[in-house]
Amino acid sequence: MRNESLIETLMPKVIEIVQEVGDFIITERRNFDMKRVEEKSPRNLVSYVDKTAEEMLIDELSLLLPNSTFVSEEFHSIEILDELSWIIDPLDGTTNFVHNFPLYTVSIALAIEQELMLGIVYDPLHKEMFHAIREHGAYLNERQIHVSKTNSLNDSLWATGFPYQDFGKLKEYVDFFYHLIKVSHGVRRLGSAAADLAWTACGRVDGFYEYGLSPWDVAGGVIIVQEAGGKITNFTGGEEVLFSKEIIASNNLIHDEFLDNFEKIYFSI
Ligand code: 2AM
Ligand code: CA
Repeated sequence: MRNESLIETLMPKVIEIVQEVGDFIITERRNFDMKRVEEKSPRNLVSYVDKTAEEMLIDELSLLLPNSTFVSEEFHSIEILDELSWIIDPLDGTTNFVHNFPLYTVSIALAIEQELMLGIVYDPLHKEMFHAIREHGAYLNERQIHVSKTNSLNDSLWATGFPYQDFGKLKEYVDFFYHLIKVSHGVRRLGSAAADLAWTACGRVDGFYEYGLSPWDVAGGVIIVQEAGGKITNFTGGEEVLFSKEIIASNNLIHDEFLDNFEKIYFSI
């Protein structure tokens, strides 16, 4: 198949580009100056590192695939996917980065004819490169990864993020959070949605849910979770997650049980 060989040829080159951007991010963190952070709003910290890393990705990925377009936060935010679209987040976990909380990632996905075909989530501090090609499995560096085998909500560990702009569903969200911590092993808050997804893919957590996210926060991680054997839906169990601003990722085994619990509380108010 033409697309398949194209992607297999692309993957090592994209990994190299992402590594370069990761090195840049680490160097910049060493020299990081709080005064150079632009505060768009008190909760929306955007650093010059984001912007430069994004320029690096766009320049280099455009050279790899000259007819491709970009979906990303800073420069090219669009709501549709073209025939060849990169969906990129040069620095996911900006708030972690700014505070030197050591977890932030570079997230890249390639959609061909609107289908996610390649995904990368790179944690440059820990040198963890999560990557997946559609129907070729998911990997952490050289090792193939799989979601966990936990088969009940009672035994499960979750990751989430808290809403930061859209507080419309905050009460429902917190009510569900209150419920989940009582019926599971607990809930973690990592601060990078791409890492939450990558960590679901390799079984460090059994699932992840959040709302208010954008396509670039989740695209790379979505295909990695799917290729690791996990399941991804929106809050009503539907498949659209890139533009729906809602996501539930799990090891598949506990997805329905989570959704049952979630729907009863989140949609009951
Ligand atoms: P970001 O670091 O690229 O902004 C944390 O729950 C997740 O939400 C991160 O993936 C983070 O991505 C995303 N997010 C998007 N906008 C945010 C904001 N204004 N404040 C905090 N997190 C934000
Ligand atoms: Ca992000």
